[in-house]
Amino acid sequence: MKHVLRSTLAVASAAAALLAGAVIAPAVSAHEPPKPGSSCAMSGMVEDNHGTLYVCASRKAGAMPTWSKGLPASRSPLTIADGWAKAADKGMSAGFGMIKNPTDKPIRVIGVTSPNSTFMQLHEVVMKDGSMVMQQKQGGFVIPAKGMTELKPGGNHLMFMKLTKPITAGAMIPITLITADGGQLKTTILGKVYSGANETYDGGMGDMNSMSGM
Ligand SMILES: [Cu+2]
Repeated sequence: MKHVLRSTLAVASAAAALLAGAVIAPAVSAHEPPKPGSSCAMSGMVEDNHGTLYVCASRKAGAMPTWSKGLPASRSPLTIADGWAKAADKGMSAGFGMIKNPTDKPIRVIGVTSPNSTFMQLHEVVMKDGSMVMQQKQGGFVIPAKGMTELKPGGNHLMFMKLTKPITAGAMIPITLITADGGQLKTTILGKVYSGANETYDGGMGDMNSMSGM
C-alpha cells in the first residue's frame, strides 16, 4: 500500500514538472535559427534570432539563395541622409537616400528590412532589351571608406517587395540596413509622393529574375 502511494506521488510530481516545463518551453525553444548554407525561399529575407542575423541571398548570379552564417548584430557606423520612400498603398515601393560611411574602411550593405514590407531587396536598374529593368544588386551596396553611395530613382534603391502597410506621404518609415559584419543602421525615411521610379521588375520570385536573364 505504501509503495503504491509513493509511486502515485512520483507520477504526480512528474506531471507537475511536465506542466512547469510546458509553461517554460515556448520561451526556450522559440524558433530554430536558419542553417547557414541551406536554401531559403526569397532572396532578401532576414531572420533575427536573438540578436544573431541571417540574410537570405544568392552567393552568385543565378544561384538559388541560401542563408548566410549567423552575424552577431551590432550598431553600424553608417548613416543615411535625405532618406525617402515612394508613397504607395500596396504592392511594391522603393526607398532612396545618401548612405554615408564615416569610417576608413569600405562597408558592404547586404540586406534591409522594414515593418512595412514582408521582405526587401537591394536593387539596381539596368538596361535590358532596350528597357530599364530593376534586379538584385549582386553582393549588395559597397559604401566607400569616408565616402557615400547615393540611392536614387533610376539607379540603386531599397526595394519594398510587398507592402504590409501603406507608405504614406509625410510618414516616417522605419528601415534597418544590415551590413556584411552584422552592423545595423536603424533609421526612418520619409514617405513622399513621387511619380517616377516605375521600372519593371524582371521576375519577382526570389532570384528567378537573375536566372531568366542568363
Ligand atoms: Cu527595385
